[in-house]
Amino acid sequence: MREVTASCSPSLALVKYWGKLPGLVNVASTPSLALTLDALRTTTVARFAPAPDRVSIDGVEQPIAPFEPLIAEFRRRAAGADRAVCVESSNSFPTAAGIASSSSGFAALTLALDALFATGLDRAELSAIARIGSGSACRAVYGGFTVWEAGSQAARPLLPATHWSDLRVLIAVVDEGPKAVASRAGMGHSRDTSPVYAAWVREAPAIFDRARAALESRDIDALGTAMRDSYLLMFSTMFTARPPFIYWKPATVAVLNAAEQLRRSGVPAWETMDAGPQVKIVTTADHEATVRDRLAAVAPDVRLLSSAVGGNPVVSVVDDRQGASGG
Ligand code: 2P0
Repeated sequence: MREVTASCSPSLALVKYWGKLPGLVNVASTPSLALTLDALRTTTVARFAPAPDRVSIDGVEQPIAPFEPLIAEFRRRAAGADRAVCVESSNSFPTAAGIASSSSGFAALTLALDALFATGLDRAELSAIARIGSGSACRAVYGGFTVWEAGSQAARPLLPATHWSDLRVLIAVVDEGPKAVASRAGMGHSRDTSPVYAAWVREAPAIFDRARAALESRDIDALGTAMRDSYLLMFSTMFTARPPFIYWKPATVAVLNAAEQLRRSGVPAWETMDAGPQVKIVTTADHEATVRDRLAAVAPDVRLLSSAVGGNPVVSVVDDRQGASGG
């Protein structure tokens, strides 16, 4: 009896994926640039079990439908393997709250099933399969810094975490609960109804190019400016959707204002946000304490998580009577 454990970290987009090309499964309309958050982890244990397929997250049994296309893909690739799977996944951080749990979750599920079915696919193929589960998951099968081009089936690694080892991300957890509008529904609604969506798709490649150049030269202010252009244009498609949907809470705005004040005093503190009220602030290790102190002062009830870039996936396989092998 084989038991597989895979762990992946969430992918935080510096330049956002928000909107899909029509008629395809989770293929982005815009290029995204991301880092993998080392301190946060999804750990997924998978084994073969009697039918039906079962998936739990943090001990709660999930409806199986969102997972079946991905599981079916592995059954198809592992010729003759029609066995059911039992998957238990847990997150070290709030689930479905806009901290990219679907990216690490579907990435870890993909790597776990690859090991369980012994499909032995290469990482680019696994990225494309993870994308079937959730678009952002195609980036989370890699650690470090990643790129997912518009129209592409898979993401690719861009730079290792060591490229910018003193970069830090502070995550201000404004609201721990699940978000009111799921990303998938939200991005579809933006595309279908917002008059700003076309501008978002038009502008995104130039923002991506600026962010990528700034990342390569480790220019945090140029990167931060591009990040800000990306997330605010993305949110503009939500604010102008018909009807609009607004994830922001009062504490969100307090944290955004604090970041702006920090920058005015010469501290690099560049925020980004995803589909939820949380704010992620990119800074450097030598400024982390200053940013932390300011956020604690303006938003004392907001929990802060901190992470470096990293998050290389880890896979281990235990076969009965054969011990463990790492991967
Ligand atoms: C991102 N987000 O680039 C963007 C920024 C949220 C805002 O990818 O429908 O869960 O499963 O492909 O990946 C969240 O959307 O959506 C996301 P699906 P996903 O990280």
